[in-house]
Amino acid sequence: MIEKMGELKLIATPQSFYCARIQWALKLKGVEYEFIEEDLLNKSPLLLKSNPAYKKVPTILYHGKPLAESLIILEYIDQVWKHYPLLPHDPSDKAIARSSAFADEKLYTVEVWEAFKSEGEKKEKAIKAAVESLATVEKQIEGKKFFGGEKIGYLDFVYGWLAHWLNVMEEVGSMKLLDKGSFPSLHHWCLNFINNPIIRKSIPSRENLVEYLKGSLRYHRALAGANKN
Ligand SMILES: N[C@@H](CCC(=O)N[C@@H](CS)C(=O)NCC(=O)O)C(=O)O
Repeated sequence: MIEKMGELKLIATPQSFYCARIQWALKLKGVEYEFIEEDLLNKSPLLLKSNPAYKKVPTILYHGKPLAESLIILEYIDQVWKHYPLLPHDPSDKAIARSSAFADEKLYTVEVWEAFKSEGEKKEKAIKAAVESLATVEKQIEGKKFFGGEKIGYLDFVYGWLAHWLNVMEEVGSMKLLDKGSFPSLHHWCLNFINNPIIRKSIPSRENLVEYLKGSLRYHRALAGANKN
């Protein structure tokens, strides 16, 4: 199914890895879309109307119909544009991939973000939890090129943040989670994934991400300071 420009719109920000997931899927499938850049500090009426519950990016509009949440959008894309399947066909493999994505939510949004933004004992505790979770991801990728086998697919998009964003978070947040020696298979996967030309094209530059994450860290630390008073 070839799309005319404008039938599929992606409301997104260039720095968000959740948004990169969607761009990777659309580009690998060769689906045309319009990228509408959102200002998260001054959200657009289009985003507020399209995703009234969470007001987050990515949100897509397909023939005017809105859909939010990156994992749900990925599955939807896979069902509408069936060539180059992203999720496994087998129900059990599909459920396993979905549950792995569920675990990734905890790893990224709870453990890694906590390690990134906090300090002292709280930071150390979060680093320990994140490293334990990473060990289970290391087991999943051992002996494989990509999470689903030989081709990039759903779980590679889910874990895509490990291949680019994490390294910048480690630098800005003064921490080390993905140590090459402890996680050789994951490290190898990161290189395989990020060196794919389609994936590489839809990632923010390191400099841009450093600035963005420094801003995020200032914001979170200021908020934590204000909450103490
Ligand atoms: N669970 C959501 C998370 C999306 C998300 O957190 N997006 C961030 C940008 S990275 C956002 O829109 N933040 C704006 C806000 O929280 O107000 C998904 O997978 O799409």
